[in-house]
Amino acid sequence: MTVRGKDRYKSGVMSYKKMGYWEPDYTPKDTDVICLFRVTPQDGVDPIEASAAVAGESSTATWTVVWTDRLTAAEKYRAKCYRVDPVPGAEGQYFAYIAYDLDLFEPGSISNLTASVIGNVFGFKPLKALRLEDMRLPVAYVKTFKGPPTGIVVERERLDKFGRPLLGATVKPKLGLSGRNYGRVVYEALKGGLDFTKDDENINSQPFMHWRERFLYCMEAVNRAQAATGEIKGSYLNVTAATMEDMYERAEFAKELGSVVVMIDLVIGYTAIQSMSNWARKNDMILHLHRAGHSTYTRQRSHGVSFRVISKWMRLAGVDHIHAGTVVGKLEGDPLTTRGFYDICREEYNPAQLEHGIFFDQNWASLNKVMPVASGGIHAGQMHQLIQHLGEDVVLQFGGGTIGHPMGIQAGATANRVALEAMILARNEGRDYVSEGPEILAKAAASCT
Ligand code: CAP
Ligand code: MG
Repeated sequence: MTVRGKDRYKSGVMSYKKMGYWEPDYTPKDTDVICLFRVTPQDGVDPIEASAAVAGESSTATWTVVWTDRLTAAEKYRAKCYRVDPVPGAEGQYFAYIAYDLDLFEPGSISNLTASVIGNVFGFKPLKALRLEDMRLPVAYVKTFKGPPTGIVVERERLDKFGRPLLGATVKPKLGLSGRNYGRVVYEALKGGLDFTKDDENINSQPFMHWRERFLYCMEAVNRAQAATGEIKGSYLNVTAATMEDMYERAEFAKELGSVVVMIDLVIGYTAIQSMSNWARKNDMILHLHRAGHSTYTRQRSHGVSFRVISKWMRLAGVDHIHAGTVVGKLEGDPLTTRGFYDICREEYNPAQLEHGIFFDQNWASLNKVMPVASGGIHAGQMHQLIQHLGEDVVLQFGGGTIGHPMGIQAGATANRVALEAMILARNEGRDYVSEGPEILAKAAASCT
C-alpha cells in the first residue's frame, strides 16, 4: 500500500523524530538561534512529530533520508526541537521550541535567516497552521548586524527635541494631490507645531504627482516652516520604488535637498531594507520604515509571523523608525502585546516577559534603538492614553487627526502640539494625567481659541 501526503506522518512511515530533529534532552547553547513556533498539527498527527518536522524542514531535512546527509556534520546542522508544550487555552495548538546552530546562518543577512526559519515550513502538509511567535537571537549573531543607522539618542540630538514624544502627520488624501497642494499640507502641518509630516505607504511616483515634484514641494514647505518656527522639521520622503537604482536616486535627491529623513515600505523586502540602511548610515539620514503589508501575515493568531519577530528583524536590519501600533485608534492592537513591540524597539535588554508576549531574554548588544511610530485613527483627544500606553520615545502620527480638524490643517497641528505639551507638563508635575486627561485636554483646547 502506498501511503501519501500527510498520512505518511500519521503512519510513522516518515518520521522527523527518528531522523533526529526531536532532542528532548538538548540544552540550547548560548550561541544558538531559538525559534518559538505555535504549531497546529493536522488531526491525528502527533504534535511532537509535527514540531520535529518544522525543525527538520527549516534546517537540513527533506521528506526522505538522503545519502548525502552522511557527507556533512549532520548532527550539528540539524535544528533541534527540544520542547513542545500545549498552548494554554488553545486546544490543538502547541508551542514548539527549536534551536538552530549559528553556523546555519550567513552573518548579517535577514534574507538568509528568514529563508530558513520561514522558508518552506508554512505550507507543510502535516500542519493545519504555523506561527512564528518569537525568537532568541544570540549576541554572537546580533553582533553581525549594524542595526539602526541613527538611533533614538542621535535622532533627538539632531532634531534638538527632548522630553516629549515627537509629533507627525501622514498627508491625506493618500493619493491624488498635486505637488503644490501636497506641499501646502506639509507647510501648514509643520508650521502648526508638528515635527514631521509623512508620505503615505502608497505614494511613489504617480501621474498626478511625480516623485521629484513631491520632494521639491515638501522640502520647500519644510524650509519655510523651519524659518517660521525656528524648529527643525522633517518630512519622511518615501523613496520606495521598483528597483534599488530608483530608490538610491530618490534618496540622493532627498539628501541634496537637505532632508533629514527618508522613508521606505516594508514591502520592498529585507535585502532592500538592509541596503537602504547602509545608505542612510553613510549619509547621516534617519530611516523611517512604514510596515505596509504586515497584517497579511501578522494578524492571524494561529498562522503567520508575529509582529514582535518582525520588530526584532527590523532592529537587526537597521531602521530608525518603525510603525508599531497604537492600542487606541482605528487599527487592532492589544495594550500588553503592543508594549512588547515597543520594548523590543527601545530597550537595551528585554527580559522574558510573558504578559508582554516576550518569551526569551534578549540582549541587543548595544545596537541602536528604534523609535516606534504610532499611527492609525489617533487624535489629540486620546493624548493621555497615548502617553500612558506608549511612553515618551515614540512618534505620534495623526493623519486624519490633523488634516481633518474642523478649523483647518494648521489648527489641527496646533491642537496636537498643545494637547501633548499640556499632558507632558501635567505628567512632569506629578499629576495623575491619565484620569485628569479629559479635563487637562479641555483646558488646553480652551486656551487655543
Ligand atoms: C494612518 C495611515 C497609516 C496607518 C499605518 C493609514 O492614517 O496613514 O498608514 O496607520 O498603520 O493609511 O491608515 P490616519 P500602522 O492617521 O489618518 O489614521 O502604523 O499600524 O502600520
Ligand atoms: Mg497610511
